[in-house]
Amino acid sequence: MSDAPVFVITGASTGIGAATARQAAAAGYRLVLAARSRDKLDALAEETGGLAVTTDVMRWEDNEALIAAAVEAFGGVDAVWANAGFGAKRGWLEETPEHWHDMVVTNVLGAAYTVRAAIPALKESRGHVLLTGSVAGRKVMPGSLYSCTKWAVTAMAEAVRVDLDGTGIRTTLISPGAVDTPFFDNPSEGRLEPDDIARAVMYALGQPPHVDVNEVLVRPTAQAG
Ligand code: NJP
Repeated sequence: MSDAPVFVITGASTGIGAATARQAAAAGYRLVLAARSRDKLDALAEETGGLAVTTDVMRWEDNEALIAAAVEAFGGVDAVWANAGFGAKRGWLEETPEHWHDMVVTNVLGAAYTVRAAIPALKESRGHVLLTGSVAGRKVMPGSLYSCTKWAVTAMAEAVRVDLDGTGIRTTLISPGAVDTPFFDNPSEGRLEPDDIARAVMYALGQPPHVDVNEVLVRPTAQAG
């Protein structure tokens, strides 16, 4: 059996997750790709040689099934990245309560579920937990409940890191600035490319086992906020 590391990515169907899957495949990782959009996952799985697992991170059972599928296919899990998430318009009256509900559950509880489901396998491998936070999880964005969800993820990364201290598991918070992905309704000049964040992820993953890159905060060169 191959000893290439096994990397589970949620939110892998587009944007930052998909770009990172491509870089990780080129670096020899065996990939497990999770999101809700089966067609996009299948195309990326074919391209990267990965395993596509339809997953809604809002559902605990889906997270359990995702990790079980990874263990069944590859015999274990070396890294898990809770990356699935989305935003909302700023302004406390601008989004529907239903949109708020799904955003908070996906960005916060979904990330917690993914990590929880993966911890037993990661203890076996002395593996690596990654979470996608945001600049919005480091600065309060006015009128942004999205920002509040990412503050929760910032806290979660530290809570998990300390909880897992002594297990050999590493924890990394990836905090992007503006990145040109389907996260935004329209493309725009001056944002990062998804590959820019993918390189940060590969840097954190590629450190020797005694080095834990706790956080990587990456902004475009011109982003004041
Ligand atoms: O956006 P996008 P990004 N269960 O829309 C998936 C954070 N971030 O790559 O399920 C499972 O291309 C969705 O797939 P699907 C951001 O908050 C971004 O930019 O098929 N998966 C897709 O694969 C997020 O945490 C920026 O619709 C679910 C992926 O999530 C992460 O970066 C800045 C799901 C979203 O990909 C990746 O976002 C920043 C669910 N319930 C932080 N809901 C930025 N772009 O500027 C969604 O600071 N997905």
